Amino acid sequence: MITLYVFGPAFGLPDASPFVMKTEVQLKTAGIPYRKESSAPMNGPKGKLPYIEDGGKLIGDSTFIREHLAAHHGLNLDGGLTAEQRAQCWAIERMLEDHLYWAIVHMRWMIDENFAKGPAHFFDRVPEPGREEARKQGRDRVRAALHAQGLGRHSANEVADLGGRSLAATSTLLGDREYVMGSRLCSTDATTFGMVAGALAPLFDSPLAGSARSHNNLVAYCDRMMQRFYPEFAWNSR
Ligand SMILES: N[C@@H](CCC(=O)N[C@@H](CS)C(=O)NCC(=O)O)C(=O)O
Repeated sequence: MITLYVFGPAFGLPDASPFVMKTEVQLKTAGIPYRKESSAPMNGPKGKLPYIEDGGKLIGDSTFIREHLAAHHGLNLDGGLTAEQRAQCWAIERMLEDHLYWAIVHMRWMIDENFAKGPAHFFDRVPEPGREEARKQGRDRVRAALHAQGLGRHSANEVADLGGRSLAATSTLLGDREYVMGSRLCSTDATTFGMVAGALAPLFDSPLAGSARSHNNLVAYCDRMMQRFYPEFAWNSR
């Protein structure tokens, strides 16, 4: 059976990582049996979560995991889509994973109050007296990643402005549809759900979270998806 390596619930979400939620939604939609195990990014083949283990093989990165599930486990969420729709799906996924995601990381790690009540707790199990230093080093690594990506060079308001544009675009594309591409769930819904939920994470307050909460269709979409995929989870989007 496939093992999906995850962070676990955090920040009022079923998992701290939108990429883990994306992968789990795909496994659930396709009815592929799996079990979950907590892990740390450094254990994965790409140094990130999620990764899976399947028949002794480790696969890292949610997109390569999706490919593996398609090749070996019959995952086919995009079967009914046209070539143009598939191209749109890829463009939406890249916007969310390579742009909005980093605005979410900024919200969680770079706004002092959010860091203190959120990611700072990732280091709670580091023994004293090194805990504060581990927190500082962890935060510095994320700051450097944000700087290299580019969003980290902007003020918090500018990051929220840019991230808010990706949320607004997603809201416009979704419109009043049930799913991103219409009445049938496709693989991009897994990404969209994970990322919109990440922006709506109840624990955090920021202009970016405010922007996410201002799009009623995104909130309702996330509520529906949460009910479908994590009915046991106490989700509170507002
Ligand atoms: N492209 C990867 C991104 C995964 C990713 O960014 N995971 C984050 C958590 S949301 C991570 O493990 N970060 C740890 C690190 O960068 O050290 C995917 O699609 O799986």
